[in-house]
Amino acid sequence: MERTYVMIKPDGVQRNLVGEIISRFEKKGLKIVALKMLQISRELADRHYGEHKGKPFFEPLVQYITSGPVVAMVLEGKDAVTTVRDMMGPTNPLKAAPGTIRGTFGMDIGRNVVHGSDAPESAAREIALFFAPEEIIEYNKNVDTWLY
Ligand code: RTP
Ligand code: MG
Repeated sequence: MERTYVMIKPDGVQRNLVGEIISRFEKKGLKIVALKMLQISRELADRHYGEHKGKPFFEPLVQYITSGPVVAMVLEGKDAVTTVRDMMGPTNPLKAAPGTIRGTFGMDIGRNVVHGSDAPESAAREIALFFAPEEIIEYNKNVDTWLY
């Protein structure tokens, strides 16, 4: 089973979308194996978005992601990385299909509500960046047998 790192960004928290977004992933069949709220420091933002350092949107991006609390989680399921990315829609909410999270709830590329790892390798890196191993819970759900 694959794991991915998902984060409801500060605008999602401020706009009361936490329950709605988690609910979508839960209903899809993804399993929550870690979950917490945190305030991202400048240093953590630098590390999380390191690949974008030097780009024109980097500074506003760090300002945005550190501007208020986020809700961080690890989701587990078949093809979890791609599944979450498909459910989120593309980076620019105006280009995202209406049924996707960004397409439903977003209006601006700089306020796009949610983050999901873009590959299994970045998922592993981001999970380790945001969660200690003991914060990730392995457990069985009876519903799993009705999903797969
Ligand atoms: P994320 O990492 O936040 O899940 O978003 P993503 O993979 O869909 O997009 P990415 O290319 O990784 O960009 C990270 C975040 O930077 C902001 N951004 N602004 N041209 C722009 O103004 C621009 N491009 C990217 C977005 O907030 C994006 O989520
Ligand atoms: Mg990205």
